[in-house]
Amino acid sequence: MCATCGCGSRDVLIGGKRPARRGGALAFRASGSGTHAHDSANPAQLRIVQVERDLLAKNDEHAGANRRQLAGQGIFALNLVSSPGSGKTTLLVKTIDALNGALPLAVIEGDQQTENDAARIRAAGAPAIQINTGRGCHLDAQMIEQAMQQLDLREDSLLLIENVGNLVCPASFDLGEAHKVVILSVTEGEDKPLKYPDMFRAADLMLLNKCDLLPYLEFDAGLAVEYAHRVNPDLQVIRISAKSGEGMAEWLEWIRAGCRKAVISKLAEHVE
Ligand SMILES: Nc1nc2c(ncn2[C@@H]2O[C@H](COP(=O)(O)OP(=O)(O)OP(=O)(O)O)[C@@H](O)[C@H]2O)c(=O)[nH]1
Ligand SMILES: [Mg+2]
Repeated sequence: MCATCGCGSRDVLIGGKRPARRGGALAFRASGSGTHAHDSANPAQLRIVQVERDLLAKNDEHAGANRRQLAGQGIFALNLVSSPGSGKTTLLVKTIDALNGALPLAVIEGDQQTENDAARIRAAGAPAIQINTGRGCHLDAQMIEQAMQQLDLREDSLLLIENVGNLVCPASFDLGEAHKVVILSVTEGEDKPLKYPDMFRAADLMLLNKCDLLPYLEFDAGLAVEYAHRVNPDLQVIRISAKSGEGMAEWLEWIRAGCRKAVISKLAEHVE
């Protein structure tokens, strides 16, 4: 479980501050749900599985609360997940530039260490808060709850969450987002959806990034998409390049449509 990869770390910082309360560190999903197998009848192993189940149930409670808060405020929240260096922050910066203030937005950045990504987002003109997970390799819903309190989110806005670069653990943790968006860059190899299926199954949209590099690589974009659809036939795909701007219009329209839906749902709730 997380003890083997450093999840469950208590050295978390949210906006540079230690969180006020953490009701136990969060861990991986239980064996039954796919990420790690703990099938042994060994009592110690069974205890670990039970602890993992409890922790994930606790995460789901916080995620539910986040989702209710976001829905009540008409906020469209996205959880960007990928391996390190796929281009998440670059894409966010380009998205902020392209929206040019037309849509109120805020960003939550997740990394084990450094404020680098939050600084890049602030330099692009958007409010951002950095979560440092220490040895932890994913964001959890309680971290997001606390970060949202510090961010002072605007009604009918967009919340972009950049998860820690990791194609495994963030798949198991619901943060209360509307969608997970998985970014796969063309330098990573076509087979990532087959090797890390949980992540591609958990996502609703895949951004195939760095497409400007395709002429220089032996990367079969069609095959990557085929593999992604093999694990998740409903996965939407946008081929994009944060560098050249290819696919940005489609991505921005996807965001705008989601924001419109969030506002309409909020209004419908108020009428009922
Ligand atoms: N050619 C090309 N390079 C890109 C593109 N998007 C990002 N990059 C480069 O990829 C590298 C990593 O980009 P980041 O935006 O920091 O990636 P990230 O996913 O945020 O990385 P972590 O937060 O560390 O996981 C940088 O050198 C970017 O300039 C793209 O569309 N095309
Ligand atoms: Mg980043």
